[in-house]
Amino acid sequence: MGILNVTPDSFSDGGRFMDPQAALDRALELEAQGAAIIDIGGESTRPQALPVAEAEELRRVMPVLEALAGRTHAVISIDTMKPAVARAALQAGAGIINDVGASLQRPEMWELAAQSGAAYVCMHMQGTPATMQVNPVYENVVQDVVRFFEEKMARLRSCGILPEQIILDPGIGFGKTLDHNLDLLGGLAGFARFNRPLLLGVSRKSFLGKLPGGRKSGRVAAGLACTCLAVQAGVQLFRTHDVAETIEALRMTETVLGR
Ligand code: 9MG
Repeated sequence: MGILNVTPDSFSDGGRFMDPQAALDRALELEAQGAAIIDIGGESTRPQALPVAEAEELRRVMPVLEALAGRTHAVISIDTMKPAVARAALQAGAGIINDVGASLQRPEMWELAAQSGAAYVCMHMQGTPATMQVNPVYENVVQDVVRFFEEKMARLRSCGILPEQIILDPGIGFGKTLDHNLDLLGGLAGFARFNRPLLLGVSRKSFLGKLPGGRKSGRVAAGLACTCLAVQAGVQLFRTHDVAETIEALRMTETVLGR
């Protein structure tokens, strides 16, 4: 899953793809590098990011979605917490709702997923992007996320979403300290019990540079290490800015694992 942020303030590529033509070119580039999914977002979810008005989010993403229609074989994913944005994106051809706000009470979003039959990414987040990194606390982060998936899967089922539509994501960096992220990465195999595809998003996130001696420039390599470990734990979907590098790392990991 290649990342396309149509935002002025995302931590890694903020401001680069605000122009619809630049965004379209980037989407096609991600596909050419091998992305099977393009995840398009118009609201930054980095820590401390403030919410964006619905009209502004639509203004950012819709021209890109409309320009991409019929020009890509990749599945389009809409990265949004807003039902109205998800609805418009589905009408423009998106096939996945990437809802980082699955922890929030948004029955309208779940009803939309149920009615449309779109795939639904159910991501764990403690708090909201504006406040989530203030003081995240868990009893046991892996067990707490397992419980979240159990409860949320039941809630999604009750809204009419089929299990086959659901993709689970532990939400690395969303209301988590470095230790929480490391515990989750070490415990990914524990999420296999849900029998649903797992999605992992670590790409260029700040925790990757926080080990002793870590550097910002080392984040891509550190993220690829997480990716290789995650494949062994059964993760199937990787949300990344670095599609070509991720595919190379996956190809080698899968080849060795397959021998
Ligand atoms: C939008 N976004 C940023 N990070 C993410 C992650 O880890 N997972 C998902 N599903 N979306 C993310």
